[in-house]
Amino acid sequence: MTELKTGGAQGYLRIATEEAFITQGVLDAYMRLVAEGFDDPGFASLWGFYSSSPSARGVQIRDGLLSLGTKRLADMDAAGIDKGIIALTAPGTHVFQADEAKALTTDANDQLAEACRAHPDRFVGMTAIAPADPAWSAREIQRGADLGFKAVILNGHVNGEYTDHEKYFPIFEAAEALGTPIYLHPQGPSKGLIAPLLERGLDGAVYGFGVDTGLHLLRLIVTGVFDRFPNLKLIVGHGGEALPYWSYRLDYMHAAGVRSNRYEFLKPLKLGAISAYLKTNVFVTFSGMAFPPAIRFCKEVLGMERIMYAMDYPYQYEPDEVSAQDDMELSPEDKRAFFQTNAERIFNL
Ligand code: 1DF
Ligand code: MN
Repeated sequence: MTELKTGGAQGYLRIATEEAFITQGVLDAYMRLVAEGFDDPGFASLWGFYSSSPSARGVQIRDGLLSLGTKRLADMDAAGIDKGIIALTAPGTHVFQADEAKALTTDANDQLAEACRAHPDRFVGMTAIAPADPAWSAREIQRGADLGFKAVILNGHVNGEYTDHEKYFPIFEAAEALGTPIYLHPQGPSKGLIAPLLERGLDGAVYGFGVDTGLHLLRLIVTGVFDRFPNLKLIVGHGGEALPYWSYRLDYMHAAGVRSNRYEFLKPLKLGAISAYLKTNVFVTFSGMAFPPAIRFCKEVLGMERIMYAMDYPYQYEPDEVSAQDDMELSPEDKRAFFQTNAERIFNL
């Protein structure tokens, strides 16, 4: 295997678009919730493990998440990652009451902005929000843009509530007005969804994350959120959380449901089909999915211009996966789009 280098010798820079960090403040607050027995089984499973696991994985992930300097840069150098687009890890501050959520979010955004100022050619930030207070979050999205952030991180459901509810629309309105994409990132499945997943240890990134996040995006589409905010750009990771693969059946059965008035609330969509939104409003990264057949499939279904590279540092820090994707069967122009230029255009770098 050739040595991975930053600097673009292979014909492109590598921009990793779903990289995670945590502040000590958020980590401490997660530990407090875990100790208090906070009633969210997905959170308890995830942070009950990562906040204190003495395993090599636990230690490496805490160290990686907490670094916005030397360690992260050394790991990026060793894996040939030129730029990381960094966001507060899941579930962000969604689990806290509004006042605490806002204080922790402000601090996280300030710390990330400082790191981006210190390493402007290596780090790009996403704005964290506190969806418990949507109006405040809309203002924070503006502040984030002023700080130089290039996207907004939405860490999944909000204590079991999905963001297709009208009360969350100020968040979408603010992002659409600024032209800044929202990255819908997974967290543990909501309380209503998690039981049979948790029972077999399938609630985490192994599968439950994708189930919850694919469902969340689907709810946004069928509720008409993209009809209301037609210029909203939404990014999902993990190869599109399975929706591209499902798109034929989604289109067929959704249309059948609408035509037959099966649900009184189910209304026709302006663009006609669920898949039309995947090709209009949605962009897909391959965080945690270093799987060339899936990448080529999404190229065919969504178009080359909608798909991007991501690593998912530190949760999936695997330099071998970078070289595997360098070597995948895809033209040099497509690889450049995948690793570099799509991210530059979609995130407006
Ligand atoms: C995990 C994976 C955790 C991803 C994450 O955030 C995360 C994991 C809490 O392995 O438990 O972002 N991921 O995106 O695949
Ligand atoms: Mn992730």
